[in-house]
Amino acid sequence: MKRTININGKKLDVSSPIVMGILNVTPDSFSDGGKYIHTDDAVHKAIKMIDEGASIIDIGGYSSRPGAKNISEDEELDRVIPLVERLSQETDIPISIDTFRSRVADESIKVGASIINDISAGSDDVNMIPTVARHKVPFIAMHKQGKPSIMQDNPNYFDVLQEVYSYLEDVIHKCRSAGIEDVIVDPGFGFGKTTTHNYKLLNHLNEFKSLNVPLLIGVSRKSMIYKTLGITVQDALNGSTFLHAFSLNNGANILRVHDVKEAVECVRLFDQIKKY
Ligand code: PT1
Repeated sequence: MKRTININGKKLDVSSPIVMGILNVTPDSFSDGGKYIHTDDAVHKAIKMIDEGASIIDIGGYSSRPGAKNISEDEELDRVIPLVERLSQETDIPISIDTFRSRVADESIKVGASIINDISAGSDDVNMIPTVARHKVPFIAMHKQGKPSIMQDNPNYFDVLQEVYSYLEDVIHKCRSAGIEDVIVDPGFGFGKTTTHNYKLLNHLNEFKSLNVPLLIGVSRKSMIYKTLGITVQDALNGSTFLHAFSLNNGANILRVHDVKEAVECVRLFDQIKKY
């Protein structure tokens, strides 16, 4: 597997797993909605995550959790661009942008973002893959079934493992043909998947290693944890930590998380185990 991702000419090493901190600038995100709408607050939160050991900050201006409301492209740009500008001036952390809109990707990269995280893997906007290729930035391609507004209504697969695997394999080919060098894949936990589908994917995570690209996992505080445990999203940190540790042992290279400190502890202990 390729073990480095090229970011502005610098190589980001994922041979030891890394942590991506989530920074939502949406009023309605599922676990931290509304907390970081003001750029100052968002910059503070980012700096805290950097201090705690985050290797990437993932900025999202459009909530894609199940049932979240649609916002316009201009609104998404208004939320994201000022923050990317500030963060890239004040820190040198690699900034990833969680968007399925090529214009948001393009404008963000122009002001300092260096990774695009697309929950639609280029399928919602035909210009996305060409835009990412033109800027020569890494692309996170996630699997989902259906649009976020309706994706949890009736998730349905003949064989979830096989379908997610072939989808990602296909996307890797498309990206490579378009000239994207660094593709990172993500099975898309909670995106058009029942709890059973999610846990099946997790139990067989290591099978995705044969795609030969870095593997990103986003399970932090998701309903697959708190529904299974009969708890609330606020109490889902311990469950998240367990799933992060499990994912690391099954081949995850990047953990996309809300709680950076605890995830970095998982990675450090995992690295320690793997030394011997
Ligand atoms: C993810 C992800 C993402 N998740 C990537 N980007 C979200 N690459 C946003 C629930 O069931 O996993 N990978 N961007 C957030 N989406 C969800 C989905 C949040 C489901 C919550 C749930 O609780």
